[in-house]
Amino acid sequence: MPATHIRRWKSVALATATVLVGLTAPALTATPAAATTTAYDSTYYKNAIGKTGTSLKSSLHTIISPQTKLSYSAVWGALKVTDQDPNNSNNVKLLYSGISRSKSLNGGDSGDWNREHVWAKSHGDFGTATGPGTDLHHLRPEDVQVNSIRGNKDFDNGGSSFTNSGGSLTDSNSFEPRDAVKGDVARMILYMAVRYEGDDSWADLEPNDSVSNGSAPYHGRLSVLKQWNDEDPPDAFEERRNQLIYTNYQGNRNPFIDHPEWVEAIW
Ligand SMILES: [Ca+2]
Ligand SMILES: [Ca+2]
Repeated sequence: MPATHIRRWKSVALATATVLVGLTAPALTATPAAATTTAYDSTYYKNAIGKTGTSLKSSLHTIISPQTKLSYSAVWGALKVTDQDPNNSNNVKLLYSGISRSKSLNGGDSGDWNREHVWAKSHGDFGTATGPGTDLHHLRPEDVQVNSIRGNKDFDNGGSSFTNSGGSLTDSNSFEPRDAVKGDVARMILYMAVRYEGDDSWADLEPNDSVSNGSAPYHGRLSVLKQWNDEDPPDAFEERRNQLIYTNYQGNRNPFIDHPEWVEAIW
């Protein structure tokens, strides 16, 4: 059986186990991400397999750092491919709002979609120069006004709905994505933490448990991101996206989409 099939089977088994636990445990705690096997374990991830903690983080940093870097203008075209709505090839699927919107409505006006930096640009001051600010692994299409509402807030549970929220919530100091993308957001943030370690011209990006990071090169809230990684395992959309970035654009992968259990292994 191909490794990807084994992994899918394990995901189904995990989902079933979670449901069964839910029947008897009213205060359901998400089951920690199950260990996975991928087609890349004997090649791309060869030097990381079997490691944990700082040793795993360091190994993954070395593995994912070599990459092709896009210009900020090239990001538009890439997002039209990586974030295509599976049900409508003319559209992209917007991250927090879940809206399907025409690919041609990319821009800065009301009703357009633009380029959301999930690791907020100000948290490390990397802007949109070629580098962290153009890394497709954390860039997603979003409604212009929803992007503005998210702003540079840290991620945490809680808050109120807003226009086009799609189930996402916000309060004065944090943002909670809709359930279907909570894990995606966690894995994007933690990719950035491993990819950017301060050994190039960019800040060392790291997660912490604060919701008031402002312009410091940190992103919160780690305890909640770990929970979201468990609650919302990678699905076909997220896996397709990772694969396209690897094969068509950057040549590097988000290890936490391939191995969600590595989140707990490091943090
Ligand atoms: Ca998801
Ligand atoms: Ca880092």
